Amino acid sequence: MPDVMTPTPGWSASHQGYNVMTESAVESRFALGNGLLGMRASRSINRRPTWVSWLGYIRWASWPRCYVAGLFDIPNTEPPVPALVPVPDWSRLHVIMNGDPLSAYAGEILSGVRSLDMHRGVLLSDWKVRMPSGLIVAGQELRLLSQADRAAGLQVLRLTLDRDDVEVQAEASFALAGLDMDPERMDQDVGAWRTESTGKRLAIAGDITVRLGEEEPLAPMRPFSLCWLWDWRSKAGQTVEFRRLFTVARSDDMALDPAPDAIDALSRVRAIGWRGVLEAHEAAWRDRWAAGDVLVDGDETLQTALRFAAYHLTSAANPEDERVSVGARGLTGDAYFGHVFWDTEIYLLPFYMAAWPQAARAMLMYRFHTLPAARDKAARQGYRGALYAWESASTGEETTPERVVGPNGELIPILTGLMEHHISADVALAVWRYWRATDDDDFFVSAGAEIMLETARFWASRAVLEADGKRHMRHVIGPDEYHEDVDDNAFTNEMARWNIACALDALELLQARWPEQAAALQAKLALGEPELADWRDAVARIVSMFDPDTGLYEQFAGYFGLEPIDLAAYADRTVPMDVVLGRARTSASQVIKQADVVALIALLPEAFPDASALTNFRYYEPRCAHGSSLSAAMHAMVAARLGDADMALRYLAQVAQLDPNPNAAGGVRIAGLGGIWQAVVLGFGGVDMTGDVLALDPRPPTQWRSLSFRVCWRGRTIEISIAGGTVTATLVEGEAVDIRICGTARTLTPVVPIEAKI
Ligand code: IFM
Repeated sequence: MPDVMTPTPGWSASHQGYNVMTESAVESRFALGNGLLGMRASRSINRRPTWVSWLGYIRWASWPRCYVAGLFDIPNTEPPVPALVPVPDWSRLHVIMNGDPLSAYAGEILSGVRSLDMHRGVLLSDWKVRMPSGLIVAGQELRLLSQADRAAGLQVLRLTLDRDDVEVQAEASFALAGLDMDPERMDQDVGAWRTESTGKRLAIAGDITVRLGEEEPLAPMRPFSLCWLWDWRSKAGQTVEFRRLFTVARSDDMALDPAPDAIDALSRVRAIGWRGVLEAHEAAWRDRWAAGDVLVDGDETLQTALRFAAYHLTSAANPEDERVSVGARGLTGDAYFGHVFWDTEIYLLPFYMAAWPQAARAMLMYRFHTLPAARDKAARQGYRGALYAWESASTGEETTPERVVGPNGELIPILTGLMEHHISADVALAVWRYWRATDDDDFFVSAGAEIMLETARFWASRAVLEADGKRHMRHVIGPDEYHEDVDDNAFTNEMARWNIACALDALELLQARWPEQAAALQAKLALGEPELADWRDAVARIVSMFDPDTGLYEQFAGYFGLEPIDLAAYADRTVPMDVVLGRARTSASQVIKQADVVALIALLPEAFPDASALTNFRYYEPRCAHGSSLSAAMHAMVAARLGDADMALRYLAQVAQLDPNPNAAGGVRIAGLGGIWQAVVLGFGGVDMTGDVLALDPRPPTQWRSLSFRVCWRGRTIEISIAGGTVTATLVEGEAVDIRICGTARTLTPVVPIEAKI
């Protein structure tokens, strides 16, 4: 049986050594998470903070941080918006040997490797240090945040010295310095805190034992709360093992003390012991991989990138908590303050729908619970219905900062919170698609339909009838944020039209299948026939930016007249295009930040008649500067669907880079990771989950020997494998179901897989 410290072959990403320039990115990329807890992959032994300066910003090279989902507070810093607060670091260990601190920076690092074992969901470290005194210390560590019991985490750390009789002192504590929370309770094994302005409450309980070889555990001294101290004399070659279990509980209710929950959770994990915790966690990850692994034979880098993507997507989600959703960096860093964007519904949801529908549901329920704030936002801007926050935290109030301080200290206004309205249609699209793909009627009737109707109501009030007889949407920002305050953004207009039309269908369906609930919902929303007639009018009259003669959408009114820029001439640039050209020239040019019309091709292919999807892709793809991490994977997916496998692979290679890119310092860009999955499964794999039946129309690159994965579809699990020009669909779980495979309608039964030539 392999030792618990041995990484699973073929499933691990490793990083050798330590480099101040990339440390923060490594900590993000190898971060652990279980949807409730997140922890960056900082080294736990005697960390020394170092900082680097980059593009005028000063940033700590190492950024040790632990997070609890939903624990937002408004810090006393610029900008004053709710931000995910760091919580006490539960992995800290301080070791002194004959009076010298053991550290990864003093002395000589003889070896040092951190490995993220994605299969087991554990972070492993293995290092050897020669201290200035000449003493050689070897360390091994395993850390996890339990996928089986989200409140719990485990750290196992082994130290071996090469000399006898060294006086060793070890201190395990929770790093409390600099914590912006008010302490409420500081008992020996339990601490509790309250956030300063939002009054959310957090409790952590801990239990740690130390064993010298096979001997009985050492008795700790307990000098103060949440701190354990041991001392002993070393024997050369004897391994000392630290086993730390900790549990966390959060309460959003000021009157509810979370400490009893943390203590209960600690009893639960103590009862099964650290090995029990590890085994349950590994079993839970095995289940997740059975559902979410994608196998590509023929591209090793992409295979690792796909697993890396599924690892982080899985680590970010929590099907048990409808009060939180996935932020733009998951729980791996504090860029974007932990805020939730359209990234979740558009870039992540398809993965969860196919691999983990319960997680998808919880994220959509978060949007349901934040509907009141979306209604308030719409009303404050003078509209009806629900306008979701462009950046959302706990309550769904708009949390986009109104300004940021630029590199030279200047204040830069941010308009997205005011104008990037497509978020409401993005949420509605995700709601509808989730319901179609899962048949989760309970969700649709009790939550989804209301979101559909309230977002449609927003759009109908947003699209204003003008003298030309058309309904316009002025002063918006589409996905391309290089162009702010534009009129009639094609993406926004078409998504809005779809949202209203689909809400009308949803209401009809509700009336037909659940008449009582439909009547109750209409009464609750005071939604009557005159308003529905206005919605139909909006569907017909919202400005279309499509020109049937050229087959092109104009990205927004006036886009075609902007300065064309040949991006190929800037191929060697090292900074984004808006930095190269400056903000003013960029916005007066045709340079696009990220997939905009191209994203529309992906989301609403029916809005592109005949060959116009290709026409638009060919027009817009060369104009996109990919100034956002969301862009390349979306281009990969569309290119794959349009049959340009080489271009799709080129884009995928950009997002599949495994190097610790400094851009990841503030956390992994999880939307890009969701995009990788979409490009492979929905793009090359040709899976279409948007219709009444699951449709498969694969177009894999010729250089791949095979591609296989599973998808959940309306209560079934279907395995799809594509190899040698044949696609095979196998019903792994659930009842017979109709599917469409390479254009032909078939019934998939439990007994016989279906095969088709591609
Ligand atoms: O949601 C995105 C946006 O589209 C581009 N800027 C970053 C945001 C968060 O990822």
